[in-house]
Amino acid sequence: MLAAMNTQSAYDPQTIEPTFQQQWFADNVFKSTTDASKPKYYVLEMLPYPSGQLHMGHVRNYTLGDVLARYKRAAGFNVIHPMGWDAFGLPAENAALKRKVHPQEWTLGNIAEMKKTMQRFGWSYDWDREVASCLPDYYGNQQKLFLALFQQNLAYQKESIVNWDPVENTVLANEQVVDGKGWRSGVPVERRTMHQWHFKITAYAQELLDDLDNLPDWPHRVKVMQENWIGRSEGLKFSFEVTGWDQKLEVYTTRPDTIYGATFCAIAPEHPLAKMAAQEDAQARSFVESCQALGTSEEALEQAEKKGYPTKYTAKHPLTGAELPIYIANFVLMTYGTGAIMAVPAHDARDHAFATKYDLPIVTVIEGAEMPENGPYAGAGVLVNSGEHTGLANDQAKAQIIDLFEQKGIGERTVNWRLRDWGLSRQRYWGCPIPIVHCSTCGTVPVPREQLPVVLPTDVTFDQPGNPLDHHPTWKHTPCPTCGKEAVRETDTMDTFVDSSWYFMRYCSPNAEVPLEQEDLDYWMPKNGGVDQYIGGIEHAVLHLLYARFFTKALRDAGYVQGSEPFQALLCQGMLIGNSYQDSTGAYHYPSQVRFEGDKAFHKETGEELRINPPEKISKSKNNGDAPDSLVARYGADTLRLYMLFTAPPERDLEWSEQAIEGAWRFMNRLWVLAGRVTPDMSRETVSMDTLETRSERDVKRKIHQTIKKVTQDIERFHYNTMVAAVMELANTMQAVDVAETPHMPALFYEGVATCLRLLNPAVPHITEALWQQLQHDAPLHSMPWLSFDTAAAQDEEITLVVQINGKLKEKLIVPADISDDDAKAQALSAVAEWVKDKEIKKCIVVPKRLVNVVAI
Ligand code: ANZ
Ligand code: ZN
Repeated sequence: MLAAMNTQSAYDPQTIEPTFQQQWFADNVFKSTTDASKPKYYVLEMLPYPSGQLHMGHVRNYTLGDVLARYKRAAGFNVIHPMGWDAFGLPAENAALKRKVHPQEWTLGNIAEMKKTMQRFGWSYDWDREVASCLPDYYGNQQKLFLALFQQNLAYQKESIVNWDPVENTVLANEQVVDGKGWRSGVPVERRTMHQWHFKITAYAQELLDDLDNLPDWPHRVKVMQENWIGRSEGLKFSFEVTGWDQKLEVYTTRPDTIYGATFCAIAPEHPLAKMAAQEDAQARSFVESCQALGTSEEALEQAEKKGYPTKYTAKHPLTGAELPIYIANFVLMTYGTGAIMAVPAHDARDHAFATKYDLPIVTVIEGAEMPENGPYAGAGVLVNSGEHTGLANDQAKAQIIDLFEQKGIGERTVNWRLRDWGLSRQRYWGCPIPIVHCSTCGTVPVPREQLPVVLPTDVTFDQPGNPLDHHPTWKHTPCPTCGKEAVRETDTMDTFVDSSWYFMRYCSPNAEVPLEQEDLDYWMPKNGGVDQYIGGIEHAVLHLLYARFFTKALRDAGYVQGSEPFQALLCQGMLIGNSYQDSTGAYHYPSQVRFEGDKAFHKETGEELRINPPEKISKSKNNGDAPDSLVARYGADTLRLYMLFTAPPERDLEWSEQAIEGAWRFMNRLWVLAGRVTPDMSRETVSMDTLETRSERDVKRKIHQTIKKVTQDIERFHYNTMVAAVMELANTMQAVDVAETPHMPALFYEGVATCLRLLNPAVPHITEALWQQLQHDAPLHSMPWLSFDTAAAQDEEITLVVQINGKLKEKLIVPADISDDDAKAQALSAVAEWVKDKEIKKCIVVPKRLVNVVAI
């Protein structure tokens, strides 16, 4: 057996990696069970959509999580590290249309494919906890949760605006509206009001805002984005009298201090007054219709040119009595505030653009220090042209004007939220059915628990527009659960964001009959700490993370969970970016097909010089990064894992580089060769620092322990790139060791190599496991505890002491690390004796182990 050891073959990840993966899988080594006697750690990465192929963004995301999971396991935690599938959604229906396969078949096929790739990367998931949101077991439990929220009045129906495709006769998702037109019909979409299900997320607006303060381990920018999305604002709501209308025009403003500068009013196209104008005036009607072509997305409104139409109505300014024209305007939203505004062009950008376009008066009422030449001034300042309020500072004026309106009884202080209730209805087949029956006698009736899950029918057709559930011949017809009469099922399905709002809780008890098992949840996601570390893309900074936070709070109030916040710490990894390479026809070529010469790029086969485009997000359409499957076949998983970890800190963008992958590959090979130098006769005893006799022995020992210390600190703070760099340095040190130099060197060499393997195991688990076995260890490396370092051994033997005269650097001395302050002073003084020989030494300041400053005049 000993003889086997040095007959080392070349590094071959394609045999090593699958061998260990199968072994881990067979032995179920990453299984986690609820065990209150052990401290737990919950590592979670955002679950993927099963599109069919994993991309390198996933690989980065899951590798980051895997390093943490493996490290925490070694550090003694009971680690839960689950994976699942966000498996409902539109692409499956599109695939069904295009390829005539059933969405379920397409989705499950993709899951199987992607799971294979995932396993090929060696990520340490507990696959027993796998969930897929499209399976009745998952969505049936989600229906129970929906009904719990329905009972709490947190799920309700109301009219809301949707994108309507007049040719397809169907509702479109925002992403199906391209430039204001239906993605398939190509005709302008209309905005329609329809009865839709909503979750009352606004009931939690204040709590969602306040609790951001309890999340110190979330990126600041994510919290700011959530704060802006929730958008709390304080202002004044008041009414204008309208000439020619029997009702009042109520507006909301956050800037009552600018009220004297209001020169017109603007109303949303859906505003009752606009509807009235449209009835009386054909031009108004066609303007309102043109606004409806804009679609419902806020970006669309934001980007569209500001347009308006003057009605015949005017509003009477409550303080000056002036008659202000009332415009119907495309930039005013019916769903915010009151759907009507007082417009102040001198101080608001949108109002300014509008006034310029329609030649309306612009009256400055606030003067500040840095006024722009022409254009609106949004800053602070002093009121001018403002009647009795002229001369006040604007924040003072704001409070006084609100008070005045309240005293007069014509307005009130109001808090407004940008956050809207969450519209969750989708007129789609491939989603979780909303478990409701509509009965003409009993109204809206929840499906009784014992009739859940409401299962999606499988015999559906996609050959006509609209919701297949709606035109299924039988599915929606069902007796009313209450009175037994003929009734119809709700045919809307749930937004897929609902599916991802609780999956992390379901992982804790993935097979339970009930949605959530209290005991498991209390252990893995206790009251004051949910998922310990969540990792995912910044693109989910708002919707997914906000919805998950809302769902947690709502389920808490429905009695399902204890905690209020799902994710204790959040890491948003950077994007993968890369140059793209184009030939003269404009076609893009993969980096692996490119040969580089200096800063030029050529196609490997045709030899054609290729245009190099600047780095941008890696995408299929640009071929600016290879797919994980092909890379893993070329380099193996460990090399790719190392490349991703080493090339950039996790939060930063990672630039695609074949050279860096090659660099990682070379390091793997060096590590392989280095470990091959360990021979059976080398002592496995750990030699302590004080028994070491030579300086070079102590240097090696110190490097080993300093590396353990640094890697441990780095890994805890996600400094994975410097962690890898530190082990590479140690490997370099070990490479330079001459084992014949001193009697202790072989043992130290062994310790150094073993340390490299143990410290790198979370990053590159296969090669380290193989080499560990080769060093003849019985227990597998993944079962070994994390190394601790010897504080004394990690201490520097020598340090650099800076010597200053009057604060200016004069000398740097190499001194023993344990030097006393007196010795430091004495050495410093003798080192600068020449410079101070004609001066009087006033003082000598010692910063222990760092610096001596001699004050001399
Ligand atoms: C006058 C004014 C003057 C305004 C000024 C702003 C600046 P936030 O902060 O997001 O709450 N507004 C109110 N309702 C609106 C609607 N339905 N559609 C479009 N705009 C609306 O924004 C509140 C401000 O946005 C309000 O204050 C109003 O314009 C506008 F120098 O009133 B302001
Ligand atoms: Zn009934």
